[in-house]
Amino acid sequence: ESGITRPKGYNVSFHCNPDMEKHHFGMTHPMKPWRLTLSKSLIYSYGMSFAMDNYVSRAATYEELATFHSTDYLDFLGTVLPEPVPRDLENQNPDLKFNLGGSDCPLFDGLYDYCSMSAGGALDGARKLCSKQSDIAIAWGGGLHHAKKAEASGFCYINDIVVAILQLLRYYPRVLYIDIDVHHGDGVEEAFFSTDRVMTVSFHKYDPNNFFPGTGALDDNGPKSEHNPGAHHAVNVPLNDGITDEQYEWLFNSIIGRIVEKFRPGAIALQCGADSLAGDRLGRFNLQVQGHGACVEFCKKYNLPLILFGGGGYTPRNVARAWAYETSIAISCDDKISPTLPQHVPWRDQFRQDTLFPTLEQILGEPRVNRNSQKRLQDILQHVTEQLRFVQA
Ligand code: ZLM
Ligand code: CA
Ligand code: ZN
Repeated sequence: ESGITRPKGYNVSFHCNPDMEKHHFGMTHPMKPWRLTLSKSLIYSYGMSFAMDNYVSRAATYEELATFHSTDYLDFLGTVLPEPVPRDLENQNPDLKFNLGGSDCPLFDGLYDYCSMSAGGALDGARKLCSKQSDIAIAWGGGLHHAKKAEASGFCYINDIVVAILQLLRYYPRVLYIDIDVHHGDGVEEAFFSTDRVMTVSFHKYDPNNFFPGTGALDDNGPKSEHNPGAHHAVNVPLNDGITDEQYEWLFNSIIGRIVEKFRPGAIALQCGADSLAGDRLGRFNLQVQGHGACVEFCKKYNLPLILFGGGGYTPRNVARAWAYETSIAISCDDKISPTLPQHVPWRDQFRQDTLFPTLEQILGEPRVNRNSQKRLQDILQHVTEQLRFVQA
């Protein structure tokens, strides 16, 4: 009545299932589903739930999982039991079925429930975008990008991202998948190798002999056969140790900017693996919460339906900071989040410092040496630009 209009708000939906967070991969396994609880602790303490639609996600059904996974694999996943005695570190059983039961992908109590809840959140989020009930959907329990059609890999058993993108493809002619986890998004790339309706882009640490999974070279751009429409629709951005916010933001914005212009996606799926942050137990980069979040901010600016997934992230306090900051980016119009953590956060001492944006010195003591030259980053951008000449919307 006073002529004051509500600023252009975004409908953001938040999909999680507290039961998922109770699962354990094993005492010293780096993947800790509990990091999701810590992330929510921060998100709720900031009061962000009042600015989103909050859903307890359901478990995906067998039929939903079978839109990507083979039934042989799902049947086995549904019946395997945890091993009575956990396996030693490097004692890999040579006859692992579907790569299940090694030290990376252990069999634990409630494994099938954990997997179907992760996929359920991702799928619920995708459906909210399709029905236009949300502009941005958040599924921090998803993002398990290594899982294959009939194989577990790298802590991932069910590829919730592929299942969610298959849902998006029912409504959107083209979907852009972006992956900022420190590892190569090989499972998603492979799933869409033979279609031109999904373009996959992964930024990752690349060292074929010393860093998992060893794939994702600059010139791996999809099988190049004349009859493969998916050729040239896989973009890989191989990076070295120690990349900084400044370099990453420049490369991300340049590459994604060109891709969106050329590919014209109808929706964006962004995997926000937080193991690309400085100080991650498995990661090698020097990214800060600000630089990681800038990728989300850049994607949001296109005003396309956007789904955010979690993924890796092995230093829980940093994971919680990044995903809380990125949730605030999704919901906020212009107002900035307070850089000081709220007074009463459950598990307050987990965070060590009371800032959302710790400095590299606070995180690491001594930052990792940056092994990415500006020349190399320019060459990467040059390659991607040339690759895009083969792509049309
Ligand atoms: N060994 N325990 C990222 C997935 C990364 C393969 C080398 C296992 C570990 C790691 C497991 C407690 C995402 C590889 C590693 C040691 C063969 C990887 C169990 C420590 C432990 O202490 C550990 C007994 C374990 C696993 C380290 N595994 C570090 N890196 C990678 C997989 C997943 O972030 O991208 C998405 C969620 N695996 O390097 C080995 C080759 C198994
Ligand atoms: Ca990646
Ligand atoms: Zn990772």
